[in-house]
Amino acid sequence: MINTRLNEQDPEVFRLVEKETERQNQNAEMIASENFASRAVMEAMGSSLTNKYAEGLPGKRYYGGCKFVDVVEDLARDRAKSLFGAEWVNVQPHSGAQANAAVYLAFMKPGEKLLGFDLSHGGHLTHGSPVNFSGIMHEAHFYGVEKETGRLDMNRIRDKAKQVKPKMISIGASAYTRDFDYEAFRDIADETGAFLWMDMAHTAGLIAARLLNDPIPWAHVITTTTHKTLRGPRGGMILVGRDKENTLGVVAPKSGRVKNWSEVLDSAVFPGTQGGPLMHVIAAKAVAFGEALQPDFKTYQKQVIRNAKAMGAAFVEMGYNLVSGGTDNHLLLIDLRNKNLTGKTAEQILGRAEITVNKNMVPFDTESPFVTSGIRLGTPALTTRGMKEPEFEYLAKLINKVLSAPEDDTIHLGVAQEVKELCERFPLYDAAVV
Ligand code: DSN
Repeated sequence: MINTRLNEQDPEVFRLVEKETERQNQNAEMIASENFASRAVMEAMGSSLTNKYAEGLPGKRYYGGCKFVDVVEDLARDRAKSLFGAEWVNVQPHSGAQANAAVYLAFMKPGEKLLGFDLSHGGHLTHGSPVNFSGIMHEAHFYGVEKETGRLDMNRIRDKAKQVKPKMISIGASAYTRDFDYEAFRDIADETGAFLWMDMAHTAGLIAARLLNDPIPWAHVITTTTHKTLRGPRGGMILVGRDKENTLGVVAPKSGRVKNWSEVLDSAVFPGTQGGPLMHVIAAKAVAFGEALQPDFKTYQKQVIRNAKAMGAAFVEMGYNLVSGGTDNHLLLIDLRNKNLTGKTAEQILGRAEITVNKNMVPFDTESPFVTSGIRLGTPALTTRGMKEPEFEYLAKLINKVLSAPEDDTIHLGVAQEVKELCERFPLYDAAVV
Protein backbone atom coordinates (compact mmCIF):
# COMPACT_ATOMS: atom_id res chain seq x y z
CA MET A 1 0.00 0.00 0.00
CA ILE A 2 1.63 3.25 -1.13
CA ASN A 3 0.33 5.91 1.20
CA THR A 4 -0.15 8.58 -1.44
CA ARG A 5 -2.51 10.75 0.65
CA LEU A 6 0.06 11.09 3.39
CA ASN A 7 2.71 11.67 0.78
CA GLU A 8 0.67 14.43 -0.89
CA GLN A 9 -0.40 16.16 2.29
CA ASP A 10 2.64 15.77 4.49
CA PRO A 11 5.72 14.60 2.60
CA GLU A 12 7.91 15.29 5.63
CA VAL A 13 6.14 12.70 7.79
CA PHE A 14 5.68 10.37 4.81
CA ARG A 15 9.42 10.36 4.15
CA LEU A 16 10.14 9.46 7.79
CA VAL A 17 7.65 6.59 7.69
CA GLU A 18 9.25 5.44 4.45
CA LYS A 19 12.72 5.60 6.00
CA GLU A 20 11.61 3.63 9.04
CA THR A 21 10.08 0.99 6.76
CA GLU A 22 13.38 0.79 4.87
CA ARG A 23 15.27 0.46 8.15
CA GLN A 24 13.02 -2.41 9.23
CA ASN A 25 13.45 -4.05 5.80
CA GLN A 26 17.25 -3.82 5.73
CA ASN A 27 18.08 -4.43 9.38
CA ALA A 28 18.52 -7.65 11.33
CA GLU A 29 15.94 -6.87 14.01
CA MET A 30 16.88 -8.86 17.09
CA ILE A 31 15.23 -6.90 19.90
CA ALA A 32 13.48 -9.68 21.82
CA SER A 33 10.33 -7.63 22.49
CA GLU A 34 9.77 -6.60 18.86
CA ASN A 35 8.02 -8.30 15.98
CA PHE A 36 6.48 -7.43 12.60
CA ALA A 37 2.69 -7.16 12.58
CA SER A 38 0.84 -8.27 9.46
CA ARG A 39 -0.49 -5.80 6.89
CA ALA A 40 -4.04 -6.70 8.01
CA VAL A 41 -3.21 -5.77 11.62
CA MET A 42 -1.69 -2.47 10.49
CA GLU A 43 -4.67 -1.71 8.24
CA ALA A 44 -7.08 -2.14 11.17
CA MET A 45 -4.89 0.23 13.21
CA GLY A 46 -5.04 2.85 10.48
CA SER A 47 -8.83 2.67 10.18
CA SER A 48 -11.82 4.95 10.94
CA LEU A 49 -12.17 3.33 14.35
CA THR A 50 -9.55 5.77 15.63
CA ASN A 51 -12.30 8.43 15.55
CA LYS A 52 -14.64 6.73 18.01
CA TYR A 53 -15.05 7.36 21.73
CA ALA A 54 -16.33 4.25 23.52
CA GLU A 55 -15.77 4.55 27.28
CA GLY A 56 -17.32 1.58 29.04
CA LEU A 57 -17.75 -1.97 27.77
CA PRO A 58 -19.80 -3.46 24.89
CA GLY A 59 -23.49 -2.87 25.60
CA LYS A 60 -22.63 -0.50 28.50
CA ARG A 61 -21.02 2.57 26.92
CA TYR A 62 -21.05 6.21 27.93
CA TYR A 63 -21.35 7.29 24.25
CA GLY A 64 -23.81 6.69 21.45
CA GLY A 65 -22.83 5.27 18.06
CA CYS A 66 -21.04 2.23 19.46
CA LYS A 67 -22.99 -0.51 17.67
CA PHE A 68 -20.10 -1.52 15.42
CA VAL A 69 -17.24 -1.03 17.84
CA ASP A 70 -19.19 -3.12 20.38
CA VAL A 71 -19.06 -6.04 17.95
CA VAL A 72 -15.36 -5.43 17.31
CA GLU A 73 -14.54 -5.48 21.03
CA ASP A 74 -16.63 -8.62 21.58
CA LEU A 75 -14.78 -10.29 18.72
CA ALA A 76 -11.43 -9.39 20.28
CA ARG A 77 -12.55 -10.64 23.70
CA ASP A 78 -14.00 -13.91 22.39
CA ARG A 79 -10.94 -14.66 20.26
CA ALA A 80 -8.57 -13.90 23.14
CA LYS A 81 -10.58 -16.16 25.45
CA SER A 82 -10.47 -19.08 23.05
CA LEU A 83 -6.80 -18.48 22.23
CA PHE A 84 -5.71 -18.69 25.88
CA GLY A 85 -8.56 -20.72 27.41
CA ALA A 86 -9.39 -17.79 29.72
CA GLU A 87 -12.71 -17.18 31.48
CA TRP A 88 -12.53 -13.40 31.18
CA VAL A 89 -10.46 -10.78 29.39
CA ASN A 90 -10.23 -7.02 29.11
CA VAL A 91 -8.68 -5.91 25.81
CA GLN A 92 -8.67 -2.18 26.54
CA PRO A 93 -5.27 -1.55 28.21
CA HIS A 94 -3.26 0.75 25.96
CA SER A 95 -0.03 -1.06 26.85
CA GLY A 96 1.49 -3.70 29.09
CA ALA A 97 2.36 -1.09 31.73
CA GLN A 98 -1.27 0.14 31.70
CA ALA A 99 -2.55 -3.43 32.13
CA ASN A 100 -0.17 -3.80 35.07
CA ALA A 101 -1.29 -0.49 36.58
CA ALA A 102 -4.87 -1.77 36.56
CA VAL A 103 -3.78 -4.96 38.35
CA TYR A 104 -2.11 -2.93 41.11
CA LEU A 105 -5.17 -0.74 41.45
CA ALA A 106 -7.43 -3.79 41.68
CA PHE A 107 -5.41 -5.85 44.15
CA MET A 108 -3.07 -3.60 46.13
CA LYS A 109 -3.40 -0.55 48.34
CA PRO A 110 -0.57 1.98 48.50
CA GLY A 111 2.13 0.80 50.88
CA GLU A 112 1.24 -2.91 50.63
CA LYS A 113 3.93 -5.46 49.82
CA LEU A 114 4.80 -6.90 46.44
CA LEU A 115 7.24 -9.74 45.83
CA GLY A 116 8.54 -9.47 42.26
CA PHE A 117 11.27 -10.74 39.95
CA ASP A 118 14.28 -8.42 40.27
CA LEU A 119 14.65 -6.21 37.17
CA SER A 120 18.43 -6.65 37.19
CA HIS A 121 17.95 -10.43 37.07
CA GLY A 122 15.53 -10.33 34.15
CA GLY A 123 12.29 -8.97 35.66
CA HIS A 124 10.38 -5.87 34.56
CA LEU A 125 10.26 -2.20 35.53
CA THR A 126 6.59 -2.40 36.50
CA HIS A 127 7.22 -5.23 38.96
CA GLY A 128 8.34 -2.96 41.79
CA SER A 129 11.31 -0.99 40.47
CA PRO A 130 11.99 2.04 42.70
CA VAL A 131 11.83 4.37 39.68
CA ASN A 132 8.41 3.08 38.58
CA PHE A 133 4.94 3.76 40.08
CA SER A 134 4.83 0.10 41.19
CA GLY A 135 7.84 0.58 43.48
CA ILE A 136 7.01 4.16 44.41
CA MET A 137 3.48 3.30 45.54
CA HIS A 138 4.15 -0.09 47.12
CA GLU A 139 6.74 -1.79 49.31
CA ALA A 140 8.61 -3.91 46.80
CA HIS A 141 10.68 -6.98 47.63
CA PHE A 142 12.46 -9.13 45.08
CA TYR A 143 13.48 -12.65 44.26
CA GLY A 144 16.21 -13.40 41.72
CA VAL A 145 18.11 -16.13 39.95
CA GLU A 146 20.85 -18.25 41.49
CA LYS A 147 24.42 -17.17 40.73
CA GLU A 148 25.59 -20.67 39.78
CA THR A 149 22.70 -21.62 37.48
CA GLY A 150 21.15 -18.35 36.27
CA ARG A 151 17.78 -19.97 37.12
CA LEU A 152 15.08 -19.43 39.72
CA ASP A 153 15.05 -21.71 42.72
CA MET A 154 11.49 -22.25 43.97
CA ASN A 155 12.60 -23.18 47.49
CA ARG A 156 14.43 -19.87 47.85
CA ILE A 157 11.37 -18.02 46.53
CA ARG A 158 9.14 -19.85 49.01
CA ASP A 159 11.44 -18.84 51.89
CA LYS A 160 11.43 -15.24 50.70
CA ALA A 161 7.62 -15.19 50.40
CA LYS A 162 7.22 -16.59 53.91
CA GLN A 163 9.56 -13.91 55.23
CA VAL A 164 8.01 -10.98 53.31
CA LYS A 165 4.32 -12.06 53.43
CA PRO A 166 3.43 -10.06 50.31
CA LYS A 167 -0.07 -9.04 49.25
CA MET A 168 0.85 -10.01 45.70
CA ILE A 169 3.54 -12.11 44.01
CA SER A 170 4.42 -11.28 40.43
CA ILE A 171 5.92 -13.60 37.84
CA GLY A 172 7.09 -12.61 34.39
CA ALA A 173 10.24 -11.23 32.87
CA SER A 174 11.79 -9.28 30.05
CA ALA A 175 15.12 -11.15 30.06
CA TYR A 176 14.70 -14.64 31.50
CA THR A 177 15.42 -17.50 29.13
CA ARG A 178 13.78 -20.30 31.13
CA ASP A 179 10.19 -21.29 31.79
CA PHE A 180 8.27 -20.70 35.04
CA ASP A 181 6.82 -23.34 37.38
CA TYR A 182 3.37 -21.78 37.83
CA GLU A 183 2.04 -24.61 39.98
CA ALA A 184 4.87 -24.10 42.48
CA PHE A 185 4.28 -20.33 42.44
CA ARG A 186 0.56 -20.86 43.12
CA ASP A 187 1.40 -23.17 45.97
CA ILE A 188 3.60 -20.45 47.48
CA ALA A 189 0.89 -17.84 46.95
CA ASP A 190 -1.73 -20.05 48.62
CA GLU A 191 0.61 -20.82 51.51
CA THR A 192 1.32 -17.13 52.14
CA GLY A 193 -2.15 -15.77 51.29
CA ALA A 194 -0.96 -13.71 48.32
CA PHE A 195 -2.49 -12.94 44.95
CA LEU A 196 -0.52 -14.47 42.09
CA TRP A 197 -0.04 -12.29 39.01
CA MET A 198 1.71 -13.44 35.85
CA ASP A 199 2.89 -10.87 33.32
CA MET A 200 3.35 -13.00 30.19
CA ALA A 201 4.13 -10.07 27.87
CA HIS A 202 7.26 -11.63 26.39
CA THR A 203 6.06 -15.19 26.00
CA ALA A 204 2.32 -14.80 25.25
CA GLY A 205 2.68 -16.13 21.69
CA LEU A 206 4.61 -19.18 22.87
CA ILE A 207 2.03 -19.79 25.61
CA ALA A 208 -0.87 -19.38 23.15
CA ALA A 209 0.82 -22.03 20.98
CA ARG A 210 1.09 -24.29 24.06
CA LEU A 211 4.89 -24.49 23.74
CA LEU A 212 5.59 -23.23 27.25
CA ASN A 213 3.91 -23.92 30.60
CA ASP A 214 0.43 -22.40 30.86
CA PRO A 215 -0.11 -19.76 33.59
CA ILE A 216 -3.87 -19.46 32.99
CA PRO A 217 -4.93 -22.25 35.38
CA TRP A 218 -2.55 -21.10 38.12
CA ALA A 219 -2.27 -17.31 38.31
CA HIS A 220 -5.17 -15.30 39.75
CA VAL A 221 -4.61 -12.70 37.07
CA ILE A 222 -2.52 -12.55 33.91
CA THR A 223 -1.41 -9.51 31.91
CA THR A 224 0.27 -9.26 28.55
CA THR A 225 1.26 -6.98 25.75
CA THR A 226 -0.09 -7.89 22.33
CA HIS A 227 2.88 -6.93 20.14
CA LYS A 228 5.78 -9.17 21.18
CA THR A 229 5.70 -12.92 20.43
CA LEU A 230 1.91 -12.53 20.01
CA ARG A 231 2.65 -10.40 16.89
CA GLY A 232 -0.31 -8.05 17.14
CA PRO A 233 -0.64 -4.28 17.47
CA ARG A 234 1.16 -2.36 20.23
CA GLY A 235 -1.14 -2.74 23.26
CA GLY A 236 -2.06 -4.64 26.41
CA MET A 237 -4.63 -7.06 27.81
CA ILE A 238 -5.69 -8.61 31.14
CA LEU A 239 -6.95 -12.18 31.50
CA VAL A 240 -8.40 -14.26 34.30
CA GLY A 241 -8.50 -18.03 34.14
CA ARG A 242 -10.23 -19.05 37.36
CA ASP A 243 -12.56 -16.14 38.01
CA LYS A 244 -15.46 -18.39 38.91
CA GLU A 245 -13.73 -19.67 42.02
CA ASN A 246 -13.04 -16.17 43.32
CA THR A 247 -10.96 -17.91 45.96
CA LEU A 248 -9.54 -14.87 47.65
CA GLY A 249 -12.21 -12.37 46.67
CA VAL A 250 -11.64 -8.66 46.36
CA VAL A 251 -13.22 -6.20 48.77
CA ALA A 252 -14.79 -3.28 46.94
CA PRO A 253 -13.39 -0.02 48.37
CA LYS A 254 -16.73 1.71 48.90
CA SER A 255 -19.27 -1.01 49.73
CA GLY A 256 -16.91 -3.45 51.46
CA ARG A 257 -18.68 -6.16 49.44
CA VAL A 258 -16.64 -9.10 48.14
CA LYS A 259 -16.71 -8.62 44.39
CA ASN A 260 -15.71 -10.76 41.45
CA TRP A 261 -12.31 -9.97 40.04
CA SER A 262 -13.84 -9.32 36.65
CA GLU A 263 -15.85 -6.35 37.96
CA VAL A 264 -12.91 -5.03 39.95
CA LEU A 265 -10.48 -5.39 37.05
CA ASP A 266 -12.86 -3.84 34.50
CA SER A 267 -13.26 -0.82 36.77
CA ALA A 268 -9.52 -0.67 37.40
CA VAL A 269 -8.98 -0.25 33.63
CA PHE A 270 -11.84 2.23 33.15
CA PRO A 271 -12.43 4.52 34.97
CA GLY A 272 -9.53 3.54 37.24
CA THR A 273 -6.52 4.12 35.04
CA GLN A 274 -7.73 4.93 31.51
CA GLY A 275 -10.28 6.96 29.60
CA GLY A 276 -11.50 6.06 26.13
CA PRO A 277 -10.29 2.76 24.69
CA LEU A 278 -8.36 2.80 21.40
CA MET A 279 -10.96 1.07 19.25
CA HIS A 280 -8.71 0.94 16.17
CA VAL A 281 -6.10 -0.92 18.23
CA ILE A 282 -8.76 -3.22 19.67
CA ALA A 283 -9.83 -4.03 16.08
CA ALA A 284 -6.18 -4.81 15.28
CA LYS A 285 -6.00 -7.02 18.41
CA ALA A 286 -9.05 -8.95 17.10
CA VAL A 287 -7.25 -9.44 13.76
CA ALA A 288 -4.05 -10.59 15.47
CA PHE A 289 -5.90 -13.03 17.76
CA GLY A 290 -7.66 -14.38 14.65
CA GLU A 291 -4.24 -14.95 13.08
CA ALA A 292 -2.95 -16.62 16.26
CA LEU A 293 -5.87 -19.07 16.16
CA GLN A 294 -4.68 -20.39 12.78
CA PRO A 295 -2.57 -23.57 12.71
CA ASP A 296 0.43 -21.83 11.08
CA PHE A 297 0.84 -19.65 14.18
CA LYS A 298 1.99 -22.71 16.13
CA THR A 299 4.43 -23.57 13.33
CA TYR A 300 5.81 -20.03 13.55
CA GLN A 301 6.20 -20.18 17.34
CA LYS A 302 7.95 -23.56 17.16
CA GLN A 303 10.41 -22.02 14.72
CA VAL A 304 10.97 -19.05 17.06
CA ILE A 305 12.19 -21.46 19.75
CA ARG A 306 14.20 -23.62 17.32
CA ASN A 307 15.96 -20.52 16.02
CA ALA A 308 16.81 -19.28 19.51
CA LYS A 309 18.22 -22.68 20.47
CA ALA A 310 20.27 -22.93 17.26
CA MET A 311 21.67 -19.43 17.69
CA GLY A 312 22.42 -20.10 21.38
CA ALA A 313 24.35 -23.28 20.50
CA ALA A 314 26.34 -21.36 17.86
CA PHE A 315 27.32 -18.72 20.43
CA VAL A 316 28.33 -21.33 23.02
CA GLU A 317 30.52 -23.02 20.41
CA MET A 318 32.27 -19.67 19.80
CA GLY A 319 33.04 -19.27 23.52
CA TYR A 320 30.21 -16.96 24.60
CA ASN A 321 28.61 -17.21 28.04
CA LEU A 322 24.83 -17.45 27.90
CA VAL A 323 23.04 -16.68 31.16
CA SER A 324 21.57 -20.02 32.34
CA GLY A 325 23.59 -21.75 29.59
CA GLY A 326 20.90 -21.60 26.89
CA THR A 327 17.23 -20.93 26.32
CA ASP A 328 13.75 -22.46 26.45
CA ASN A 329 12.06 -19.54 24.76
CA HIS A 330 12.55 -16.77 22.20
CA LEU A 331 15.53 -14.95 23.70
CA LEU A 332 19.18 -15.19 24.59
CA LEU A 333 21.02 -13.21 27.23
CA ILE A 334 24.77 -13.06 26.59
CA ASP A 335 27.18 -12.13 29.36
CA LEU A 336 30.02 -10.35 27.56
CA ARG A 337 32.42 -10.05 30.48
CA ASN A 338 34.72 -12.82 29.20
CA LYS A 339 34.93 -10.91 25.92
CA ASN A 340 36.00 -7.68 27.66
CA LEU A 341 33.07 -5.81 26.15
CA THR A 342 30.22 -3.89 27.74
CA GLY A 343 26.64 -4.19 26.55
CA LYS A 344 26.72 -0.52 25.57
CA THR A 345 29.69 -0.96 23.21
CA ALA A 346 28.26 -4.17 21.76
CA GLU A 347 24.91 -2.51 21.04
CA GLN A 348 26.67 0.41 19.35
CA ILE A 349 28.98 -1.57 17.10
CA LEU A 350 26.29 -4.09 16.16
CA GLY A 351 24.14 -1.10 15.23
CA ARG A 352 26.88 0.02 12.79
CA ALA A 353 26.61 -3.47 11.28
CA GLU A 354 22.79 -3.10 10.92
CA ILE A 355 22.09 -5.68 13.62
CA THR A 356 19.69 -4.25 16.21
CA VAL A 357 19.98 -5.58 19.76
CA ASN A 358 19.75 -3.99 23.18
CA LYS A 359 22.27 -3.77 25.98
CA ASN A 360 20.94 -5.58 29.02
CA MET A 361 21.88 -6.13 32.64
CA VAL A 362 22.97 -9.67 33.43
CA PRO A 363 22.34 -11.15 36.90
CA PHE A 364 24.86 -9.82 39.45
CA ASP A 365 26.02 -7.23 36.93
CA THR A 366 28.91 -5.00 37.95
CA GLU A 367 28.09 -2.28 35.39
CA SER A 368 25.32 0.34 35.61
CA PRO A 369 22.03 -0.05 33.68
CA PHE A 370 23.34 2.54 31.19
CA VAL A 371 26.42 0.46 30.40
CA THR A 372 25.60 -3.17 31.38
CA SER A 373 27.62 -6.34 30.83
CA GLY A 374 25.25 -8.06 28.45
CA ILE A 375 23.16 -8.01 25.33
CA ARG A 376 19.71 -9.49 24.81
CA LEU A 377 18.83 -11.09 21.48
CA GLY A 378 15.42 -12.34 20.34
CA THR A 379 14.25 -14.40 17.38
CA PRO A 380 10.54 -13.47 16.92
CA ALA A 381 10.93 -10.68 14.34
CA LEU A 382 13.38 -12.38 11.99
CA THR A 383 11.43 -15.65 12.26
CA THR A 384 8.39 -13.73 11.00
CA ARG A 385 10.49 -12.88 7.93
CA GLY A 386 10.97 -16.61 7.35
CA MET A 387 14.51 -17.06 8.66
CA LYS A 388 15.37 -20.49 10.04
CA GLU A 389 18.26 -22.19 11.87
CA PRO A 390 20.92 -21.71 9.10
CA GLU A 391 20.24 -17.96 8.95
CA PHE A 392 20.41 -17.60 12.75
CA GLU A 393 23.67 -19.58 12.87
CA TYR A 394 25.02 -17.29 10.14
CA LEU A 395 23.88 -14.22 12.11
CA ALA A 396 25.65 -15.56 15.22
CA LYS A 397 28.85 -15.71 13.15
CA LEU A 398 28.31 -12.16 11.87
CA ILE A 399 27.73 -10.92 15.42
CA ASN A 400 30.92 -12.67 16.53
CA LYS A 401 32.81 -11.04 13.65
CA VAL A 402 31.73 -7.59 14.87
CA LEU A 403 32.30 -8.26 18.56
CA SER A 404 35.75 -9.72 17.87
CA ALA A 405 36.82 -6.48 16.17
CA PRO A 406 35.23 -3.74 18.26
CA GLU A 407 37.41 -0.97 16.82
CA ASP A 408 37.34 -1.99 13.16
CA ASP A 409 34.75 0.04 11.32
CA THR A 410 35.64 -1.59 7.99
CA ILE A 411 34.57 -4.94 9.40
CA HIS A 412 31.37 -3.43 10.83
CA LEU A 413 30.44 -1.92 7.48
CA GLY A 414 31.32 -5.16 5.68
CA VAL A 415 28.96 -7.06 7.98
CA ALA A 416 26.28 -4.42 7.35
CA GLN A 417 26.47 -5.31 3.65
CA GLU A 418 26.16 -9.04 4.46
CA VAL A 419 23.12 -8.30 6.67
CA LYS A 420 21.53 -6.28 3.88
CA GLU A 421 21.99 -9.16 1.43
CA LEU A 422 20.53 -11.62 3.96
CA CYS A 423 17.49 -9.39 4.59
CA GLU A 424 16.88 -9.00 0.84
CA ARG A 425 16.41 -12.76 0.65
CA PHE A 426 13.58 -12.50 3.22
CA PRO A 427 11.42 -9.57 2.10
CA LEU A 428 9.24 -7.90 4.71
CA TYR A 429 7.10 -4.91 3.69
CA ASP A 430 6.86 -3.20 0.28
CA ALA A 431 8.54 0.17 0.25
CA ALA A 432 6.58 2.95 1.91
CA VAL A 433 3.91 0.86 3.62
CA VAL A 434 2.34 2.31 6.70
N1 DSN B 1 10.38 -2.82 26.87
C1 DSN B 1 10.03 -4.22 26.86
C2 DSN B 1 11.19 -5.08 26.56
O1 DSN B 1 12.00 -4.70 25.74
O2 DSN B 1 11.29 -6.17 27.09
C3 DSN B 1 9.37 -4.64 28.10
O3 DSN B 1 8.33 -3.79 28.40
